Amino acid sequence: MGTDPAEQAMQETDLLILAGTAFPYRDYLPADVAAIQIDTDPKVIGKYYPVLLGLVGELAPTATWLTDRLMEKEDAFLLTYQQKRERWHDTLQQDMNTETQQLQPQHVIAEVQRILQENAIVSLDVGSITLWVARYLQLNNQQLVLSAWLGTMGCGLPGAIAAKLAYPDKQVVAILGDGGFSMGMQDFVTAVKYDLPMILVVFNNQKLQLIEHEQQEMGNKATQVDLANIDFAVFARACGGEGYTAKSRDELRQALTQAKVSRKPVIIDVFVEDSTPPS
Ligand SMILES: Cc1ncc(C[n+]2csc(CCOP(=O)(O)OP(=O)(O)O)c2C)c(N)n1
Ligand SMILES: [Mg+2]
Repeated sequence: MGTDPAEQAMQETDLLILAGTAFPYRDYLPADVAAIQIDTDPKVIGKYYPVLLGLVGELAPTATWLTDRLMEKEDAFLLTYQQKRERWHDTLQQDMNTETQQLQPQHVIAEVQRILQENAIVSLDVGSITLWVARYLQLNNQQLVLSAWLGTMGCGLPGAIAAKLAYPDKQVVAILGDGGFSMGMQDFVTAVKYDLPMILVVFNNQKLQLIEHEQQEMGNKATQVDLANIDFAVFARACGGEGYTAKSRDELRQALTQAKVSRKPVIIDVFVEDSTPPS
């Protein structure tokens, strides 16, 4: 989910600072460097990584306490990685702008980005979409709702309904896989019944793409990952909402433009060419 420069920086750093984190992916941390961990809970100090210094306290005052004791140092490391990060973002931007005949996941994210309001709430489901959003969606003041720890498929629609009930004045957009959405899609009618305008963007790839990818990465044949093709646009209308189908970037742009001003819950059924997660 992270960026290439972040991964490289992790491998090349000579000091790791763990701040209020329970980051479990040990492989992505450097093999053996000096580490400082800051946390309010003393029990987790050293739990994920052997630390040279453990600091128990709230992050802001503790980090200030720490930086007050350090001297500023000229170092090429920061500059190098800031430049790498900039180049990384340029590459992502190019991916999003490159036109192809059929829609690719990064194009869908780029189009959603165009209509996203400054204070919108984005509700994200679990699947390859999670990785696409993590990589390509640039959040500024927007809030992201997701099932971070449990990775619970089907959380996207209830997340969107909860967001709209809690913040009726904010734009709510959900990004969903067809598998996750179809686990609880009947609740779309709840959004219609309670007059909760929202935009649901469903990546229709007729499969559990993330699982297929995981099976193939382990050298196995893909099994039990195919899904039936549900016409989500027709379903939306059957429930009393608005529904659109998008198979090209133009169709998607038009659908999103209409959805943006709609006063009803909207589903956009988007056919993506290949949603194999980014490596
Ligand atoms: C409730 C639940 N069941 C199973 C899983 C395992 N799982 C993670 S992603 C995924 C597939 C998601 O498919 P879809 O929603 O179509 O998204 P795609 O990967 O195709 O973009 C599955 C089965 C899970 N995370 N949560
Ligand atoms: Mg899918």
